[in-house]
Amino acid sequence: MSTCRYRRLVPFGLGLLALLSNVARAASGVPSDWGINIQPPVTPIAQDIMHLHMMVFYICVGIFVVVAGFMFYSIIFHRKSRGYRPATFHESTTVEIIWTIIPFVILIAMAIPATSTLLKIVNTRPGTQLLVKVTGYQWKWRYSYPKQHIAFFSSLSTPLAQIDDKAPKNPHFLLQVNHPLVLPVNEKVRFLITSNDVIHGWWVPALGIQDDAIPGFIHEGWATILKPGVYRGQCAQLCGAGHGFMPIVVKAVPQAQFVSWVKKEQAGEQIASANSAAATSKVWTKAALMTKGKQVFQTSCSVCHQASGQGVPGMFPPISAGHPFNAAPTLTAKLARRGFYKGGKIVEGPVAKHIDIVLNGISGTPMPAWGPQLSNAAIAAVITYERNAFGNHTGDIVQPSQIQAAR
Ligand code: HEC
Ligand SMILES: [Cu+2]
Repeated sequence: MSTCRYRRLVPFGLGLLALLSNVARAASGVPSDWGINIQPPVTPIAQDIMHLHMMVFYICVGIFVVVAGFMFYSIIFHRKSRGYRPATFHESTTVEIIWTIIPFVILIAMAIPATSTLLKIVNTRPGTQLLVKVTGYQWKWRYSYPKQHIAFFSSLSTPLAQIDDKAPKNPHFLLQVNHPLVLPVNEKVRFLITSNDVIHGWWVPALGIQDDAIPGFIHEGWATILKPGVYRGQCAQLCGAGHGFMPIVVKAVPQAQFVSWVKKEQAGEQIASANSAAATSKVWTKAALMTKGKQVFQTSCSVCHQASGQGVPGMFPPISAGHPFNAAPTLTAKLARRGFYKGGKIVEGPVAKHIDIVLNGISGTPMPAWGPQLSNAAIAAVITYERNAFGNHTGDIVQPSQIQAAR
């Protein structure tokens, strides 16, 4: 047995230290377990939300201290053994009126700033400089800047090895994307938020924005980011199997840097220019198609068909050889009727059908149309890859020109 009288306090001390170090880490933008407060705000709205949150918190602490104080005072000093008798609570109308009015005043005092913040949140128009459209997809985000003619998809970039616990997880595990949303600081950005399939939620805590993305509806939000930096968020509506795999990364940069980013995006990254005549007529080697195809498969297809190509029984068909799609007989019958399911897998069936599926998707199922999302080269590569990886040995090579012809 230890002789130290304060031994029992050691765990508390350690706990407090851990808590403080985590608070410090949360403030530096790195996610941490037990980070107890909301993220440091970087927009006027997020600052208002933080102030409201702290104000309500302090008022609640004050009320708790006063009420608990009275309670313990009464329990100790007005106890039965001292000869006190229970009150009937109808001795003083004045006291009753006072304890009704005080909470009423507190409620109003909290409602006034809360309402004014709400009004600010919905007031997107005055001073808006930049318009950004945000569209939720299963399971990624699409951002477009209508006036700048820029549009791109932003999908999870955390390596699969980390998700499968085969590699150490980095601090931004599941909070990284291949193509962040880049925004200028000190400029009012207006967001139009919607969805292409099911309900998603666009939530970036540091920006003070959480809006539902609902198919057929457009929600509005805005942000004037005051500090350059990288701000991370997540989908806030349970939207299916990949709900935890569609993070949001906002990169706020100084005005000049934003302008050069816009120029760069306009110059090359868009599908229209990626599908120029020169790019489409280029003939790729099989090795080059396979390398690119693997990369495309991992960023765009593996969320559903899995990195192993084995799919998910009954939900996402396997791409790999020798893995039957254990779907309900009705679904397999439906696939067979469509002719998309020859010999168990279209990736070993006719090339034209394969191209058709990847280009146009399969309507009424989660399989998206990749035509509007990927360049001819990317689609040719991923099809070549599917037909020659995962134990498939068709030997087929698909070139970008074949994709252009099928468009
Ligand atoms: C959101 C989930 C999802 C993503 C992402 C996805 N697929 Fe699919 N895919 C499906 C589903 C579901 C089906 C089966 C649909 C049906 O017929 O019911 C399917 C079917 C297919 C088929 C036909 C399989 C067969 O044998 O009939 C191919 C080929 C295919 N996907 C290729 C791709 C490629 C290539 C990508 C990436 C560029 C991709 N998929 C991304 C969900 C997805
Ligand atoms: Cu979602």
